[in-house]
Amino acid sequence: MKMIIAVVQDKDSNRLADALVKHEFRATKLATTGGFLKAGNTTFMIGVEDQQVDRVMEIIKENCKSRNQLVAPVSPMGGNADAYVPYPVEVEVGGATVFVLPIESFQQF
Ligand code: 2BA
Repeated sequence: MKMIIAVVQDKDSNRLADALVKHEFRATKLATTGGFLKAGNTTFMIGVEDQQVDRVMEIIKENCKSRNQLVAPVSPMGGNADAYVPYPVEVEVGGATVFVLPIESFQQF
């Protein structure tokens, strides 16, 4: 068994949740915050049998797309003014960042 942990953009989270339910996969959605942008994103925990991992990856790919996002300039207050970038910078936020972990034990009571 594997635990798939997928960090996706909030804009894609409902579509992905619906697709997982439609294909009878069970998932838990967590409201999370990206460490770099400090903006909300959504993390899915999806427990599946080993042979189902590829199908879940396909569903994630089909429902999550990458987008460009502007990062607002951060005030140099007390920091190094040489490193201060006074204009917004665009970064590409991926459709999904996915980790696949082995599960040692799975029990439900
Ligand atoms: P954030 O940390 O808010 O990062 C958003 C996007 O900013 C990233 O998109 C990347 O394009 C850029 N970025 C992140 N750190 C950067 C840095 N040190 N310098 C320059 N640009 C940087 P993604 O790579 O697609 O990541 C989207 C979200 O997935 C991340 O949001 C974070 O919540 C999660 N994530 C990505 N890699 C991770 C990892 N190795 N471990 C845990 N979470 C991760």
